[in-house]
Amino acid sequence: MYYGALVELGRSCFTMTVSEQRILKSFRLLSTDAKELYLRSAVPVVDSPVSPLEFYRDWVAPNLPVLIKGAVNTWPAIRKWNVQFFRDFLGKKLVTVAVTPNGYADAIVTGSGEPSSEYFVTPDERVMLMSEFLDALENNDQYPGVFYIQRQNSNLTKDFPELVTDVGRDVPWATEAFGCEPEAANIWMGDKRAVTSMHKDPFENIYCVVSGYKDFILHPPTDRPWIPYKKFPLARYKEISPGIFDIIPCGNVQRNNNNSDSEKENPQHSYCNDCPGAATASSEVCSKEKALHNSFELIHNNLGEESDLSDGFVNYLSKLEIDDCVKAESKVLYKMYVNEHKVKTTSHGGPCQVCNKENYKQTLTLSDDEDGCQDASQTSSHSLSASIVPWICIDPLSPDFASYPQYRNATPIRVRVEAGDVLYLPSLWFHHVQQSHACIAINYWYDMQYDLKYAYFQFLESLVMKS
Ligand SMILES: O=C(O)CCC(=O)C(=O)O
Repeated sequence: MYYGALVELGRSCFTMTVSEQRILKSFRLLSTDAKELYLRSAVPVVDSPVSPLEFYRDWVAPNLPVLIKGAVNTWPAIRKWNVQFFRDFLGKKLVTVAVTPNGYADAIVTGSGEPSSEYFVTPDERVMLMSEFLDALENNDQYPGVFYIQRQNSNLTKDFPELVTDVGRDVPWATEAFGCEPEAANIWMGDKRAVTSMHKDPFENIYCVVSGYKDFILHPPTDRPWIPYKKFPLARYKEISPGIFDIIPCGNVQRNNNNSDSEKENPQHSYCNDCPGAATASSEVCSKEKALHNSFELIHNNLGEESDLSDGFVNYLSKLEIDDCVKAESKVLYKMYVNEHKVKTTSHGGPCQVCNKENYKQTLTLSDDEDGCQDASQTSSHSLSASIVPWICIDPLSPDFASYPQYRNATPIRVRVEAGDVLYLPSLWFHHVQQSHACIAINYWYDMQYDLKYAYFQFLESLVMKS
């Protein structure tokens, strides 16, 4: 059993089995080795310019973050972009804004119902004039809620094409180092109360601040054993009257808040029908994928053959006349899909990690016949009952060490990114983000390499889940 879970259950090290103690020791060795051999206690700072070769050799290859001072100082956006510019230039533009009561979008929130329950809550997404958004930003005492432009659907290029010339479609030295164009370019602008909760992404992230600053708390991937996850029912915020936000559970949610990292504690985690154990297990993996499949099918049916699932999924969703809740769920599922299954959609494909079936790639591309999970998902009640989101359940700003003592072993690294600076945030690093008021930032997500590092991380992940 996972050490954190053991402590949570009040078991001391003396009651662990020998193999449990060995695994714990190995997790500790991994952390110590990482710290002694290559991690730094702070993010190193270098001056711009960096050559693509040095950038790749010194930071990308060893999967280490670096702050590059002044790397985008020459962008026209640095001298042009501020609230007034957005008002003058884009005031009449319709923009999609994430609105939450407290600044936490895509985060764990405790509902007020009886018994109270925790949810993974997505924001109330509102389309408004840019000028209205700026009014809310400038007079936030008069506007209930916290407003944040944070769409993460490559919203720079898709929603704000008129701004691209001020920053560029990519960061040329990064594009040269990664050997590919960015998969997405996002713009972030909002209230200082807006917080991005701790998570990790399967992308190489080139994070550029244009105005104000961003504060990051980072954890290396080797901290995974100390970072607790739990499963939460999916919900979304809805403002029911000015300033009053309701938490609307999505679909037929199963309250399952006690599920933590350990698969042993979560008998629902299971397999494709063909896999050993399928007969007795209700298939969470498969129902999750079935939910995705259905979401994709919905889009496919609405948009026809040309709908490319990997491109602009969120954009397609936003155009569809479907319930907001289904949209919210589809976005989360898509993120989970990208996070957990992306490797299977790349050209090298690979077998299903659950059942080891080859051609798994087709599973998620609307190909009914080849869906290895389909039988199982047909027997499981798909509907929206797959609305369970695994998410990190610790807040690094005020860690609950009583519930998660293992987090004391983790190594948070803090870094402030100021206007003109670029943070290279390597793939698989956990991050939590805060900002100054009306901070404006652009980030470029480049595809990560599914290499040894990824394979080792998956191995660690599976050890954490299974131990
Ligand atoms: O700026 C933010 O609020 C979050 C950024 C982030 O999570 C990312 O770039 O992956």
